[in-house]
Amino acid sequence: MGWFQAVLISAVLAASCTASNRTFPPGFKFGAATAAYQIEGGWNATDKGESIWDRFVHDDPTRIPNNENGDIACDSYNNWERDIEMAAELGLHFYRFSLSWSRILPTGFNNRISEDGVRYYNNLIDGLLARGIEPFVTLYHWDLPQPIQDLSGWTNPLIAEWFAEYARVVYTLFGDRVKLWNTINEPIVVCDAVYNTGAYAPGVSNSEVAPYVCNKILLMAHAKAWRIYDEEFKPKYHGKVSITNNLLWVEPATEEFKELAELALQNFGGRYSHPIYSKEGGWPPGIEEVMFQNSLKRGYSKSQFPAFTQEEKDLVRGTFDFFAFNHYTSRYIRKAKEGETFAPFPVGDVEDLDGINMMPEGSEVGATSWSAVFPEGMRRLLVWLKEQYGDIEFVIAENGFPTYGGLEDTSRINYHKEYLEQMLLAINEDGVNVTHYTAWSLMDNLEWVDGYAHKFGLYEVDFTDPKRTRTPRQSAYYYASVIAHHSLDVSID
Ligand code: GBH
Repeated sequence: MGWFQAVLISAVLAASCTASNRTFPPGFKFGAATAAYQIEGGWNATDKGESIWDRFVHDDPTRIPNNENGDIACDSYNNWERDIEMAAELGLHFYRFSLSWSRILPTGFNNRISEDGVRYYNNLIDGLLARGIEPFVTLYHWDLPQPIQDLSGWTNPLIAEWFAEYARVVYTLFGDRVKLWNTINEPIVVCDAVYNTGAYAPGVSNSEVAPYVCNKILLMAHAKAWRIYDEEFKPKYHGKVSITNNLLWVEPATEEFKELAELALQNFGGRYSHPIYSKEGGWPPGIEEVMFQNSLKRGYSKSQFPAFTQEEKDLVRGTFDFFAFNHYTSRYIRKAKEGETFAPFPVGDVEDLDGINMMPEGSEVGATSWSAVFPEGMRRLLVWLKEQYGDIEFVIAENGFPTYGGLEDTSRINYHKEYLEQMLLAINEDGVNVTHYTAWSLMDNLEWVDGYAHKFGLYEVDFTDPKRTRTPRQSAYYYASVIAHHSLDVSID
């Protein structure tokens, strides 16, 4: 027995053993997540192609504090065996990671498949399965091949076809062993955050047209990739494919802003969910009209928000096997006052709705300024989703809390505990069918433009050590005992 197991077992023994509504449903699964650019490093190993994040950080190294970048990151390109070992120490049922498109297809297209890229992911997948851990694979977590960006990336309608071809390559390579797939992580970041700010790769800023064009094209790309799996691979491999939205819960600041809060939920989540999950398909209620009025106000002769043809609507509608989402935090919303300016951030900024988002009062905020703790948001969001899209399967694909470091991370333990409590209430009291919970993140990693100072890891990573040594935090022991006990009735003192 390793020392990790020894600590864990004493933790489980210390736990009270009464079955209660703090116990998770039988078969409920726990995992942890990472993403390729945030952990892998090996940015130019062998024949790997350049991604938009490689270009973005090398073009202007000051884009991330202290000239940090993902060139080496956690060096998971070399440390993948340790990553698997950590997943096993935690007792994870599944590990969610993403594939680097340009590690597999150096040109971005299917004319050349990298042997080294395929070997890397085969090792990871086989190693996980050997330890009884299911791989949950994301095809795209923000690191577009640069050659595709050179052709306008997510604003070129042809990308739907190119993404679908990449998906087919990947299903062919790994589909015999990977049964849980996710096409695209957080479309709202890929389209809205990127183009509204220009602060993320590829560094293009265009807030009035690009986010909406990208929104529709990305949905088409997802739909094509889902349909390829459904038609060509599902009959033999029986896996499931979905997309992962980032969902913020929004409360009205006062009763008079109830409709505004509902519209904000439709704008934030509905624009990437309604076309896929609703019975009728297409854009969510109210949004097309708001966007049309905004376009006129901004001087355009017609709406810059693209319509769906009936055929496109039908192509996108129903392209899911479960509803996956990442959830971290909540906001209160009110109408903007005359002449009030809007915060530049993308996702929280609801300028299109003439709304102002406010942090929940009295909430603890972690290392990252947006990370207000509001656990009730988890339950309310799950209830809202079930009301909107029906009694379908929900998968929480990310949930986590940023600290500045240190192994004693009580705030992270409390965060997971309180969010899991709210998730359990949604399951037990509101009958929401949640089947998976994923902690972000397995380990500290490159927190995009925030660099390495904001730490989300259950494991600490020493970025000054060439070996990138990983050490479990208190939260790792806590999470491991929750998993081992299948209950929240655990203590780890
Ligand atoms: C996820 O992104 C990512 O999938 C992951 O790569 C990342 O490391 C992790 O979470 C932690 O950040 O508009 O002010 O209300 C989350 C990106 C940040 C987008 C918070 C939505 C809401 C902030 N999200 N943001 S605000």
